[in-house]
Amino acid sequence: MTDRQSVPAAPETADVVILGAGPAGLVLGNLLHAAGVDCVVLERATRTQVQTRSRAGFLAANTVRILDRHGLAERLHRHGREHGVCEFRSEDGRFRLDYGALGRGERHTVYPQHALVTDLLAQYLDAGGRVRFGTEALAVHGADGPRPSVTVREADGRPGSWRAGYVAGCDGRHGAARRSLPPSTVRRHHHDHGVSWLGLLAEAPPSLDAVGYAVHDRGFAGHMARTPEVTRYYLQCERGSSPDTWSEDRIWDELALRLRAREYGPLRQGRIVHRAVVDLESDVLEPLRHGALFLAGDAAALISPAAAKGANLAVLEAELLARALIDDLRHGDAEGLARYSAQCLAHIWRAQDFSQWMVQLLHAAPGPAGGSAFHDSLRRSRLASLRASRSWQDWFAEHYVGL
Ligand code: RFL
Repeated sequence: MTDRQSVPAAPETADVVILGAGPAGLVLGNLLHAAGVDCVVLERATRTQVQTRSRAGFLAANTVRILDRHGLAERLHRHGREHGVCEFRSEDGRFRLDYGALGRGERHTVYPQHALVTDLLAQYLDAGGRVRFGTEALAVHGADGPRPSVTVREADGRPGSWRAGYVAGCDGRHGAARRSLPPSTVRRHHHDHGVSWLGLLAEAPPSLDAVGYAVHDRGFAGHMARTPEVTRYYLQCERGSSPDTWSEDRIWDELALRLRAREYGPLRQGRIVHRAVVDLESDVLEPLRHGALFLAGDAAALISPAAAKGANLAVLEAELLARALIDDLRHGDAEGLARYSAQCLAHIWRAQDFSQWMVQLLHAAPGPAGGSAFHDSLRRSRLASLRASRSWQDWFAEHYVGL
């Protein structure tokens, strides 16, 4: 090859290459950079796309403690709101659980994920952290060897590569880290809950001062405050349905019906500014370490949004991975890296268990006829137990906010 254009550029280097600038990648980047570890974050999207992606909103008490521990929660405390009440509505009436006063007495902080990502990014960049936006990781190579590499497509379309001591796969469920795992050593446990939600963001103030869960024979409906001006709603919908088949009138009529607005108070309506259909699925990859490649966040395990655990697990795993990498790279202690996978999997399976429990609490069992009367009666009985039993309520509160 004599053409200079076709000679690939020499690989760039970092001790830790982090794939993905979501909550997992950015918490990890902040912690490593603060400890003086040479790292870089490679992110496929632009900075604007990353900072405007609307997703989670409910942060667990433990997530806030982790962010506090590392000085990453200043804006969250200023702009987020504590939240500790949920309300269930069904054919058997309604009841409220003051979960902030039950279980371990912990509350959520409501703070939109895109605001958290914006804060984490600003702090990382202000501290001198390196991020390459518009850089798509294509594959991780040689994770079993001493010096793995990542091939990338740069923002201008040219190929490139990075050499690293370690690679952190924080690039979500469709990322390059998952794609690069050796099929012979990874196990993927996958579960399709058989249920789909139309997720909506409405430019409207919250309609109740609680998270609202409505169980209805037309399907589940949910209400979650995001900010004083924006509210998230969910409507269970047919698998495969297009979000565009739902007119705004149909959305508000259906929400009012399922949330029983006639009995319990009207909904405060506003423009629907975002809509997407989410199929409720869960999966867990085992193990989370493959040589020098570590998985964290959605890349490690996908969890149905029914229990609002995904972003919280991402932050928890990022802190564990950061500690382990710092111990290894700064102090030569590889113990934490050896424990990382098992430690995270214990948290992940507990969260999966609770999320599965929530899915079953909120939906009729899926099936051709919309579920069976047997499952429906079980669901009603479960709701009745939660309404009546203090020990059920404590258990619920501990798992709902906890991680
Ligand atoms: P993210 O946030 O998906 O970030 C991954 C980043 O990687 C980039 N990327 C790549 N970069 C380079 N090369 C590649 N090949 C790449 N492929 C992908 C992407 O552009 C992106 O920037 O993963 P992370 O950091 O693991 O964080 C996970 C959370 O985002 C996710 O679990 C939560 O949003 C889940 N979730 C919720 N979690 C909560 O804890 N509380 C909630 O209230 C909550 N609500 C939700 C949710 C998820 C939802 N959806 C969209 C399923 C509500 C919804 C509707």
